[in-house]
Formats: sequence, C-alpha cells, structure tokens
Amino acid sequence: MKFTYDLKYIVQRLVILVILTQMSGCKSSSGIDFKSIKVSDAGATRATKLLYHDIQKISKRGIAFGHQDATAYGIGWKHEEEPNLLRSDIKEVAGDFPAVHGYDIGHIELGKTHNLDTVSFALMREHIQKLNEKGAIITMSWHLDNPVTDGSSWDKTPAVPAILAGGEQREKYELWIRRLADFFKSLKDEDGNLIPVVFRPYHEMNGSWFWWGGENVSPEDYKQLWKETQQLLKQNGVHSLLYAYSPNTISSEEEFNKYYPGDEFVDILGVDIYNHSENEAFTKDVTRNLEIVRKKAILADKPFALTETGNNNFGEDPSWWTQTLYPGIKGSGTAWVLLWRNARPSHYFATYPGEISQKDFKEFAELEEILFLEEVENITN
Ligand code: BMA
Repeated sequence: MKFTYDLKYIVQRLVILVILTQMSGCKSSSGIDFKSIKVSDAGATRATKLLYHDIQKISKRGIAFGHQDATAYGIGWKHEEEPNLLRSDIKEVAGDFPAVHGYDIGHIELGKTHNLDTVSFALMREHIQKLNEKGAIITMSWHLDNPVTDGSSWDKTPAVPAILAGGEQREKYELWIRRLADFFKSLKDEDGNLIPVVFRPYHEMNGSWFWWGGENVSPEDYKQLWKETQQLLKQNGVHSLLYAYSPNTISSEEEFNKYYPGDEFVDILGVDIYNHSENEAFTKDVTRNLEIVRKKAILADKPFALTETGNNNFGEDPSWWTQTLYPGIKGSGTAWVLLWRNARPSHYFATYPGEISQKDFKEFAELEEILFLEEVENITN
C-alpha cells in the first residue's frame, strides 16, 4: 500500500513537472513567449520574432532615429577611404549612431559586387554584423532593375506580369530571388546566427515612378507579386525577414489599402513622406499620414514607421528638425523615422558636421522621445 501511495505521489509530481516544463518551454529566459508572436513568415527564426517584439517595445517608448547608408558614406567621406572606422555623419553631430540603419540592395539581383549607389555588398554585410552586435535595427529597400528591359527601377516599362508565375521572365526573376536569398542567408553574427532584417520591397507603389507602381501595374498584380516574392524567399530558405509595406504620401486610407497585400503578408506598416515643398504642408502630411497608418496598425496589431523622409533643401531652413519634422511625428506612436541618404551636398537628407541645421539636429536628438542606438539598446536589453 505504501508503494502505491508513493507511486501516486511521484506520478502527480511528474505531471506537474511536465506541465511546468512545457509552459516554460515556450518562453525564453527573458520571459518572451515566442509562440504567441505571429509574423508573416510562420517559419521565422526566433531572432526575427525577437526583432518584431523589440520594435513593438521601442514604439511604446519613443521614436528610433534611422538613416540610410549611415556608415557607408557621408558628406565629404566614403567608408572605402577609411576602412577601419565605423563612421557616421549623425554620430559626428549627435554623439551616437542611428538606431535604425537602412540599406538598399538594388543590383544584388544582377550578381554585382556593389549596389546601385556604389556601396559594396561585402561592406554592407560587415557593417550589418557590427551594427547588429550593438543592437541596431537593419532595414532594406530594393531598387531592383526592370526585369523586362534591364533598365533601372525608374524604367516604367510594365514588367510585373512578366515575372509572376507563368510569365515570360519568371525564370530570370527566380534567379534574382535566389541571389537575394543568398545575400540574406549570408548575414550572420559571430555565433553563426542569422541576422534579422526588415525587408521593404516594392516601396512607393502608389506613385508611377517605378516599374512596380501606379500606372505601370494593376493593384491585383502588385499584390500577387508581393505574395509570390515572399513565397519564393521562403522556398529559398529565407526565414530571417520581417516584411514592411510602404506607399508614398497618401491622401486617404483607401490609397494605403489599394495595393496592400493583406495583414497576413505584412509585418510592419510604413509610409514614405518627403518635404519637397512647404514645411507646413509637410508637417500636416506627416501628422495625417501617420494617423491613417496608426489606425490601421492598431487594428492589425502591428508596428508602423515613417520608412523614408527628409528635406532635400536645408539651405533655407536651419530649424527643420525641431520645427518641421518633430511636430509631425511627436506622440505619433511611429516606431522609427528613417532619413534618406547623405550622398552629396546637392543630395542629402540628414545633417553632417558644419551643415546649417546641425545645431537644431542636436536639440532634436536630445529630445527624450527621439532614440539613438544606445537608448534603443537599453530598451531592448
Ligand atoms: C533615390 C536616390 C537615388 C538612389 C536611390 C536608391 O531616392 O537617392 O540617388 O540611387 O534612392 O538608393
């Protein structure tokens, strides 16, 4: 009898132990329930889910500052000339690196060594590794060539039907995706773990300046392209991506929805808004657009971001950051704001040492809501 009692006791304990182990099995040591994090790729790696979780966490604390090609070049310098230095115009002005780093992988599809803006993919990989170690968020756009004409992204010859399943350029597109996939799969940290990336393909599709947008494509074909691209990447073993959808400035929710492939295919909602004319109109556009995107993001329980922005004409405006950009993004809930590249004095979107808005940028950078790399690391760690 004693033995039976002991056995019952042991079995009870064992059952409790199994239940407890299973419960903790879906949580990491940091208490994150990975099973409950749903992203568009059901097979996404834990690091990818963690990135999604971190982005949501950041958006509740402030707005991460981002810059395109931040460490690749700046005004008056190019990384290749100073290969051992992780330099950034932003760091030189504000004292810290951007928290979000944007790259463009246009021409990876062609098997080239450099992207369309002469940044080498090897350098990109090396910097991504270093920045990932510091806790940065990596995002990528893709100004890919026109697959029908071999012209650039800006060659408006319709090309989407040709690369959809059954199209005459399908084979070529599949090759392009294999090259793209190989690049994503080559982004690994020191321990050999894949580095997650926010991939933002086929952006600004509501405008007609790219072959995949506006008058050059039907919304149905665009959505199909999005889905098939995602499918092909997954088939090529890529599971380290969050997918961001970002039209250019919209005037209504309908415009945002026009090309939207559906909640199950998108992880982050975005919008690109440039200050091309009046400051006041720009601030209004940012406020209004982020309100529209926010509403949709809340319903879908997804983070959102101002995925590209900038003023290409600071010459006249030394206080653009605190007086024009900040009033538009303040309290908006946007996870990040990414400034476009500092290519040359006639084509730059953030500040740099000696630039006219430098002082104002420092003030902007010191705002509690605006987060740089170290601040973001403190939030996510
Ligand atoms: C555009 C411009 C181009 C560049 C492209 C991709 O907005 O900056 O000069 O080639 O982005 O980065």
